[in-house]
Amino acid sequence: MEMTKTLGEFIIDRQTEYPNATGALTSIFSSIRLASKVLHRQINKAGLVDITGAAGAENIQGEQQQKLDIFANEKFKTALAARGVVCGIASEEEDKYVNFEEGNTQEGEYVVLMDPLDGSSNIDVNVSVGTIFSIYRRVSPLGQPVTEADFLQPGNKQVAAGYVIYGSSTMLVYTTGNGVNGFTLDPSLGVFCLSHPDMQMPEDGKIYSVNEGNYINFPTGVKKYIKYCQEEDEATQRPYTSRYIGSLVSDFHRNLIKGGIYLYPTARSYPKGKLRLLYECNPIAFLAEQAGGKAISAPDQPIMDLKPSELHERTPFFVGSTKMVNKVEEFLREG
Ligand code: P6P
Repeated sequence: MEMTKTLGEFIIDRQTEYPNATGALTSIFSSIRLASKVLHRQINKAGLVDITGAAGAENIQGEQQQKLDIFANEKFKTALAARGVVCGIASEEEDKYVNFEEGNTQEGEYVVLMDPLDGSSNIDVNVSVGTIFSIYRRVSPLGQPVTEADFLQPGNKQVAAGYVIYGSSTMLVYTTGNGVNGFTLDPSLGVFCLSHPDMQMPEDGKIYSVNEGNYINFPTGVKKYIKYCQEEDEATQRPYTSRYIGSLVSDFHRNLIKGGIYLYPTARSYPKGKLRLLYECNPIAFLAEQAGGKAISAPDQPIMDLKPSELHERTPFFVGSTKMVNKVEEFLREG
């Protein structure tokens, strides 16, 4: 069987697409690649070593930090700091943004925002989890410490974004604004191989992903949309199928391939929505739009146009096949 292109080869081949390519993005992806392989190894034996279960600490979200959360955060932070092209990071697991001071990282042109291990509560029950990352050029002057403004940029300023899904296989899916490509890790070789070139999200779909346990407190428009999904209508292939893994990366990845919509509206426990704008919604929205899909927080409010005001802010999130997002948008407008 002909060897497919590796992630490294693919990035070098596509270097010319990056504005004034300096090799910096190649270097960042090399860091992400390395850290994700280390995490792949730990996740795949999590049940065997004392690395699952809560670490006893809580993160800024007030959520029990799983040992792998902390492990993942440290691995990505270390790998990104080592290359001198990233000057700082923001992470779900860090209360504040982190300024990299090692070596000449102050000359780094990029900042990375990440959810190092999204869906980590699923680790102990052997359900897929993911890493989500979002890359921006810094806006503060080179040679100075990073500022909050470097991280509070709208999603439409992203230079690149992607996720790693640690599932039945480990995949890295990313975009630099020229389409979406997926790479599958071959553990025997330790390389990511191009397995899903030019990923396109089907324009329509028959899968909806939402935590229906929150139904009673959903906005009226969302309730109407869920009922719409459940009604019989042969012409529009309804009722749709309900699929909810409880891991954003896994639910989104399935919908990216098969078509579908993921919804996390406001809910009783999350009056502003649960998902974080900067390191969950923006990167997933960038991928969705690059694959031909759509992502909004409210009617006529594309996720990537939102101007963030704080690092860990949350937003309602509707993302997936364009026709399905358009439909929920109609119901949200009606109220
Ligand atoms: P709920 C995981 O904590 C996460 O951020 C997403 O990965 C996932 O889609 C969502 O929250 C699940 O939230 O409230 O349905 O358990």
